[in-house]
Order: sequence, then structure tokens, then C-alpha cells
Amino acid sequence: MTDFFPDIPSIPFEGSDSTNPLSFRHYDAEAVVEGRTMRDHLRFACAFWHTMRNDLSDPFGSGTAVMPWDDGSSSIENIERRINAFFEFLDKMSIDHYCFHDRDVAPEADTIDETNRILDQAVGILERRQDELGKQLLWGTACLFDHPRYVHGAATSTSVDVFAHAAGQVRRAIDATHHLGGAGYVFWGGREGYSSLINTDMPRERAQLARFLEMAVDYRRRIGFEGRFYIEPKPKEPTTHQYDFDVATCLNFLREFDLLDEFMLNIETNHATLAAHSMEHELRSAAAAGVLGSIDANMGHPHLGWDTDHFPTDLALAVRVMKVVLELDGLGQGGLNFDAKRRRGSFEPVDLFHAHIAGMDTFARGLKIAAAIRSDRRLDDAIQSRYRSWDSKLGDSIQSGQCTLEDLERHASQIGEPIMESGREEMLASIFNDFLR
Ligand code: XUL
Ligand code: CO
Repeated sequence: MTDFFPDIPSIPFEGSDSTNPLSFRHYDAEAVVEGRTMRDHLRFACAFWHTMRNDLSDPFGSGTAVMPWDDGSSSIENIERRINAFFEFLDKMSIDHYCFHDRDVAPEADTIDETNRILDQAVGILERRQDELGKQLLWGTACLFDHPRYVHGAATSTSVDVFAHAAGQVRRAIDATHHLGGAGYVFWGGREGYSSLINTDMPRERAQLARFLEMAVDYRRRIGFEGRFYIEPKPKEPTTHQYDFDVATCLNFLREFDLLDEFMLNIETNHATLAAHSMEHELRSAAAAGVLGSIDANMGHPHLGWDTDHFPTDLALAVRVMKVVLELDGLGQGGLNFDAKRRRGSFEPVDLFHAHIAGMDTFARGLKIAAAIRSDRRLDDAIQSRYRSWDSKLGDSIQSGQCTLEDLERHASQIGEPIMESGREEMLASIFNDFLR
């Protein structure tokens, strides 16, 4: 299969001594780490919207991406060529999974019926290609933010008619995901937020969003879709505030509307940093609540305060992410989706390969290093040791609720000033760095 990238071979694993940029130096799909293959740990997915539909334009300039297979039209032939190019790419890259937005595979037509007909055709092509090549849909989603009708949001729109459009669109996108055997479906609150509170009834919009999600849960049950439902936290952009701001906000929302059993979270690095959290903070917050489901593997740029969706090339970050994933014993049906785009200057088709190789090798290396840190145990032991005073009779009686403020006051006055210990932050950071080689 070399119709679209004729000069680029399938990417081989060549090991860490290789200097061939079109090879994996770390991602060895069948290599076993902590009893599981890299392929199963990482469950890499490629995002159709970035890889096939992102022309690399930015707010100041037009697209630069060279895509000889794409004539820019919405013809079914062009739709098919894009999908074929996508699957040739997945095949050559040994990427097992993919993610898509409905409107990116099948652009909107003049009427809803025509739009749905084109979507069905596109889904038929996706199905053929994924089955031929043994690829799997990690998750599907609906683009509820591009069309002008969604200017004031979709589920949170001021217009009940827009809510109806969004509901129909999501129904079809869930159908498409279900038909393709998708392991999940993502709800991303693209415009589910506000531009200004001067014209917004926030409690009302949040209740609308909850109702929308309840209807989707009801629909999922009726059609027997067994993939996970995910919410993808993001604090802002293009809105000034999104209702799924961060993990803590999503957990509160899901608890408030009794939806916690129905949703997990798909957590994205650049959204975490946009919310002024680290990715590790967001992952640990979700894992502690049992809702860490899947990851959008990208990164932001430290000097740019927006969602730049850089390919993840930060090794220390990948180690931190994979350590949480290993502690969780994997993401189950979830995976690592490269919700990442090339820089505007990396416009040649081969840059798609370089970008994904960089991301996959970074995470494969992150996985190996995280496993080494876990088996070494010094960092985990240091954390455990900091709390060892709680492994005591007093600690137990506080935790089990058998102790009052007066009891503790008596204890404090008996023992006098507690002896405090250093947190050894710099020493531990230095040990962490020792593993990054
Ligand atoms: C957008 C983003 C995408 C969407 C998918 O900021 O991160 O993954 O969430 O719909
Ligand atoms: Co994302």
C-alpha cells in the first residue's frame, strides 16, 4: 500500500543506536514491559482531524500543509482518498487505533439528510479500511463547534433548536462509533461555556448540558453501545470559560447531576496546562476518583498561553504520564491519542511521519523509564516514608473517626513541638533525572 506516501517505507524498529530518522529507536511494539507488550500499554491512536484535515493554518496565516491527495472538495472521491491516505499512514506507522470527528470525515452538506447520507458513506469506507488493516477506532466524536449555528454553544445554546440539531448530530456520531466498534465516544465541550457573563445564565446552561448527556446515556443503553463515554476537560478557548474546566470541575458536575457512573475522562496535556495544572496533577486527580479513562497525548509550549497541540516530545513529561498509567495497571479500553499537530513550518508529508515517530518514541521511552523507576522504588518509598507517622495507633484512631479535637489537643500538649523532616524535593528530582538516559 504505497499510493499516497510512495517514498516512505513502513517504519521499522531499529533500536536506540540507530540514526535513521524514519525508524523507531524505542517503540518496539512486541517488547514486554511489566508483563505487557508496548503495543498494549500504549494503545497509540492517530487523530484524523489533525493528520488529514489540519492544513496548518494559524490565526495569522493560511494553510501550508502539502497534501497532494486532497483536492479540497467535499466530493465522495476526495473523502475516500483522505481516508485511504490516513490508513496507509496508520499502516506504515504501525499505529493500531484512530479517532475521528464526524464532520472531518464527512463535511456538512446542504440538508441534514444529505449530511447523514455522506456520513454513512464515509463510515462504510472507514469500516472497510479498518477491517482490511486490522485497525481499531479508539473513540469517535461530533464536531459541535465549527458550524455557525453553534456560535452560542451546542447543548448549552440559548436556542432550543440548536440543542435539537446538536442532539441529532450526536445521535448519528454515536451510531457511527458504535457501527465501527469504537472503544469509546468523547464529549468535548468545544463551545459549551461562555464568552461573557453579561449575557449568560450559567446555571441554566449547565443544566442543559447535563440533560444532553443524560439523553446520550439513555441512547447508548437503548442501542447497546458498550464503549466508554468520556468527557474531555478543557478550561477555555475559544470560550473564555468552559463548563468542563478541569478534572475537579468535571467530577463536581458529574456528581451534581448523578452521571458519575456513566462517564470517564479523556485527559489532555495541553488542556491541563491551560487550566494552570500539570498533566500529572490532572491524571492523579482522575485516577484517584476512578475516572482516568484515556489520554490525549500532546503538549503545550511554555511561552504560548494557548492550546497549541504540540507533538509530545518532552521525555520527563512522558515518564510522569506513564508512571500514573502503570500505577493504574493500564488504561483498559482507553489509549494514547495524538491530539497533536505539526508546526506550520513542518508542512511536508514526511513531517507527519517524523512527528508521530517523535511522539511514539517519547512515550515508549517514557514507559521504559517509568517501569525502571517503579522497580527501583526509591521515589515511591520516599513518598510513603514521608507519611509513616500516620501508620500508628494515633493515625488509625484519627482515620477511623475514634478521636476528638480534645483527644488530639491532649496528645499535642504531651509530646511538645513535633520534630519535622525535610521533604528532600531536590534530592528526589535529581534521582528522577538520573533515570532519563
Ligand atoms: C480540542 C481537543 C480535541 C477535541 C476532540 O481542544 O483537544 O481533542 O477534544 O473533540
Ligand atoms: Co484533545
